[in-house]
Amino acid sequence: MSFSNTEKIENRRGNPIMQRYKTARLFFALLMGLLLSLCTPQQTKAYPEYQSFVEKNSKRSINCAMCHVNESGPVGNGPGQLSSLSEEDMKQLNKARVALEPASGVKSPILNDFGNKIINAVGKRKFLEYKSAPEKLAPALGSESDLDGDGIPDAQEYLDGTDPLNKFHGDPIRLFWINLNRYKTHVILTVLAVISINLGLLNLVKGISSIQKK
Ligand SMILES: [Ca+2]
Repeated sequence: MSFSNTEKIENRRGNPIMQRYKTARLFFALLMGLLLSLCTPQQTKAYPEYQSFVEKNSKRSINCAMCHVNESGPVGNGPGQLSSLSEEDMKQLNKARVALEPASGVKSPILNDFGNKIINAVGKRKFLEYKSAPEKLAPALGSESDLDGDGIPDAQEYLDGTDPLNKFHGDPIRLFWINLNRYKTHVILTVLAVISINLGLLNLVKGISSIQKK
């Protein structure tokens, strides 16, 4: 089989039909990408800086559930996610989004109690500022709030990477000392009771022994 000069040149440059096919395929891919980006729901800004800081600081793995209703974050159609919000929820969400100052009293439907605590304690403006220095969030939260009542302040649980809404989830050593201090009266009484019982049994044994010797 032999090729004409024109065919040889076309083969070197590439088949014009194949070139048009490749161009059309590229155009189609770009068009599909554009359509997909337009169809995807507007993403709520995520703040991975905080999650990265907590994981690095605590050496614990955490997910979005530390601050969000849904452990997968705000995007999706599950509970506490954007696509499942009612009209009233959207109103609350929009109020929370512009709550720049503290003590706004907002309750975002995509945030859990700790997430809303943060927005109400420091305001959205400071929260966004702290993205570049997430360690500043802890002192800004203060040490008084303890949402789950386990004795460990929310701010410390943030630093420890533990769940500030679960009283059974906290740093084990902190929980041990807090509970020891909380129930110290019970512990002392229990120890005294055990000592008394042992002394009573000891005296009883001695008494029995002395009777037997007689
Ligand atoms: Ca706590």
